[in-house]
Amino acid sequence: MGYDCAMARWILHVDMDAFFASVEQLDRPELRGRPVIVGGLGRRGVVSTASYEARAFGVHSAMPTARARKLCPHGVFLAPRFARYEEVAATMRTILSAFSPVVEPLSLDEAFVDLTGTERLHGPVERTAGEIHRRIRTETGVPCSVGLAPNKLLAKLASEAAKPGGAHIVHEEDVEGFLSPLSVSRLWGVGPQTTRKLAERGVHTVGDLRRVDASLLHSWFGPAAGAQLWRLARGLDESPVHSTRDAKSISQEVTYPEDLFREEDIARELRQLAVAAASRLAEEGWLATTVRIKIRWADFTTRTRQVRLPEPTDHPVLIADEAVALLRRGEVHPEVGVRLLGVGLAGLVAATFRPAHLFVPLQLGAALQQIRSRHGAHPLSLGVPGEGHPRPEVGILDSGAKDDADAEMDERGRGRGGGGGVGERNRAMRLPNSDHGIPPRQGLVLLPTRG
Ligand code: TTP
Ligand code: MG
Ligand code: MG
Repeated sequence: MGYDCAMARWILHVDMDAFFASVEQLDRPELRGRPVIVGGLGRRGVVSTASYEARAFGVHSAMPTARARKLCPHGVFLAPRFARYEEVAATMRTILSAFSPVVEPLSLDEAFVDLTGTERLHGPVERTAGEIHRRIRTETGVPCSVGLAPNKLLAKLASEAAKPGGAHIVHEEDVEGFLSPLSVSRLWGVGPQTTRKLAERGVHTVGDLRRVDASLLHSWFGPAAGAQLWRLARGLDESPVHSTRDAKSISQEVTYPEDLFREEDIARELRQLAVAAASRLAEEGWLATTVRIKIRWADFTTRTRQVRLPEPTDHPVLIADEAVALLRRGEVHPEVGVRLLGVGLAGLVAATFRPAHLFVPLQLGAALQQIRSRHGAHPLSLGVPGEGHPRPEVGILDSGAKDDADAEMDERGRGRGGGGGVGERNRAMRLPNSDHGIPPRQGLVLLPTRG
């Protein structure tokens, strides 16, 4: 019975190889076999990813592009095409859903699949893993690596071990041999600090960690973290694969006590809703690829319009701009008032996938949250100077300003110096650099809400 027991889990982890670069090599065959680097091409650009040919020169994700150019002067440097990557990722997810209803996308190019109990339908799991691997390669045209193991922790490590282009299976009886030589830093939840603390005590590999007594781990790290390390060292992990099969979306709606007639009022309200929705999106750790608006007129006719974004975002200004553009795209009945407005965000992808050059919007989101937490739930409206805002003098995010950012925010976007008194209400917030997607020469106005 033992190993054939119905409770034994089988989790698959898939991750595409050098994802953005591989898609570029797929679409432009002349780039195959050449060092391809995808990322921000501007002066302060950062590498999103490098093909394995470019990695041989020491180029890797998150490195400044300028440095990558020095290391790999003959590399082909390309700007990312997110819509295309999302298309390939969607094909991958569709293939996975054919094998199990429980698929958890972890970032754009990777996912967990719970294959437990699929044997009756698809045959032995080892064969299913091979079939998934083959189908993704042939149907997307992009190489990927797969790991198959009794849990998520081991499945992810297995797909890493299989890179590039391989498949690795960890059976229950192989766990110790598979984990022992790995550095402790490879374990989920073991960050640089824990790694250092362990190294100071002579613990470098998972094998070393396994030999440390549970009571000693407790005394070093406390009961909870100690117990967790003990479990990780043995490859134990019960966390479930979270299916995201139900299409998730986030929306904000308001029915107005008095109908809105003027287009500028409608646009202003839509912006507020968009910023509120973007803020929830960021709090829940998502990026959106689709923005929707909903308009209900006083005669109860209701219209929705939506647009697909060129790249996933939680940037409140970009989302607000899309919402207003949608408003202006359709017919307007100036004589019939607007009774209800809504902004919805869909096509959500986990924010763990956040291209490096999109980090600044994160700081903007953090700045907005900082102000909200100081001044209450909805203290802000948001607009662009020159769009007829009533008090454009209040707090301008100057898209050209570079210098004072650090004086305003620490790296997590929290304000320094606490307090948050009334005197700070009118202080200008500044973005740390100019590459944040706000059109040049347009600032961003943060307005305390009236009343
Ligand atoms: P990863 O799966 O981490 O990396 P990869 O697919 O490029 O390479 P590997 O073969 O090692 O899996 O990330 C997937 C994509 O996400 C990557 O192609 C580009 C993007 N990305 C960034 O934009 N910035 C980053 O810092 C990282 C790590 C990835
Ligand atoms: Mg990858
Ligand atoms: Mg990945």
